[in-house]
Order: sequence, then C-alpha cells, then structure tokens
Amino acid sequence: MKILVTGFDPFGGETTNPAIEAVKRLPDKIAGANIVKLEIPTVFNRCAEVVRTAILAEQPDVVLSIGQAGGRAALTPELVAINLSDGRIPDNAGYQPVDQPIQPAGATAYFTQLPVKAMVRAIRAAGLPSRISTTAGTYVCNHIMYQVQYLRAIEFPTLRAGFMHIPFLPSQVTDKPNTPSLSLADDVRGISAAIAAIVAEEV
Ligand code: PCA
Repeated sequence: MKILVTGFDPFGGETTNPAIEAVKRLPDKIAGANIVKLEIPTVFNRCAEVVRTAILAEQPDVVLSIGQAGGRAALTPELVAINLSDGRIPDNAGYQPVDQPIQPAGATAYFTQLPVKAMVRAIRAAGLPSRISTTAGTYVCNHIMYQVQYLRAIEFPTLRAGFMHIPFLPSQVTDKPNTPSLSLADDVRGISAAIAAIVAEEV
C-alpha cells in the first residue's frame, strides 16, 4: 500500500506551517505502508495540479492532505469538502476568491473515503486530542480536499482520499493569547496514528 501525504507551505504571514514540517518528519513506512511526502503551495490555482502530477507519478492508493487550522485545539480529520472557495485572506499568489465554485459542473460536496472515526480513535489512543470536523472551511485546504475528490470522480476511481487539519505549533502562538498549539513531535505521532488507522481499514 502506498500513501501520498501532502503538506502545505506557510501562508497568511506565518513563517512556518506545521503541516509541511510534520509531513517532512514522517517515517518512510507506517504500519507497513510506503509513505510518499509532498509539499504543496497554498495557492488555489496551483495546488491541485501539483497533487495530480504526484498521483500520476506515484500511483498511490491513498492521498492524505494535511493543513494548519490555526485556533483549533485538536487533530481534526475532515468529513466533507464543499464546492466553494471564499478566502478570508489572499493565497500565496495574491488571489482571494469570493463565493467562487471550485468546479462549476462538480458535485456540491464530497465525503472522504477515509475512516475518520477510526482515525480519531487512533489519535486519541496515542494520547492526543482529536475529533471529526465537518467543515474544512472555504480556503485552500477545503479547495485541495475538494479537488482531489473531483480528480477521483473523473480520473482516479480507485483512489481513497481525505484531509486532516492540525493546530498551530507552540512557536506560532508565542504572541497569540489563549490560542491552542501542539508540538511538532505530537503532530508526527498523531498523523502516524491516523495513517495506521487508514492502513488497518484497507478494503
Ligand atoms: N491551511 C489553510 C490553507 C493552507 C493550510 O495549511 C486552510 O485551512 O485552508
């Protein structure tokens, strides 16, 4: 089994993104599955092409994308991606969509194929906070989750795909009062536990 794990680069004025930092530190094998790591840009009109190129090159069974959700206190596997982009801030290319469909002819929403409840259980069993999220927002993270599902619908029917948001790192909240954070080591442990749950549920 091969799992492509993607992580976004820093955005929104931050100098780091826990997503790519944690993805880079994952082991090359988790629960027997081969892990392929990919950095993707926080750019609406670019990130999906980068992932598609990697899917074509690597032929993964699963794509798990990781992004930062500043302010969240837990690792949160996302249940659903919606066909809408609405940026609170511009992306790293300066583009800020307002009320834009991602795919004008696409489905309103897609559910993930990943076992989100089992992922939450596995992360909690590793001693870390986790819950299912029912919204990935309307920024680049929802966009990539939706676009990978759309690619699955039109081009890669056997692919299973999903998304998980993770909190800020402690170094990102030194000047942000009452804002939760999680260490990089815990991010790596939590993502690894979630991946082990995905491998265990292989159909
Ligand atoms: N988080 C953003 C985009 C990139 C990232 O890591 C989001 O939640 O949409």
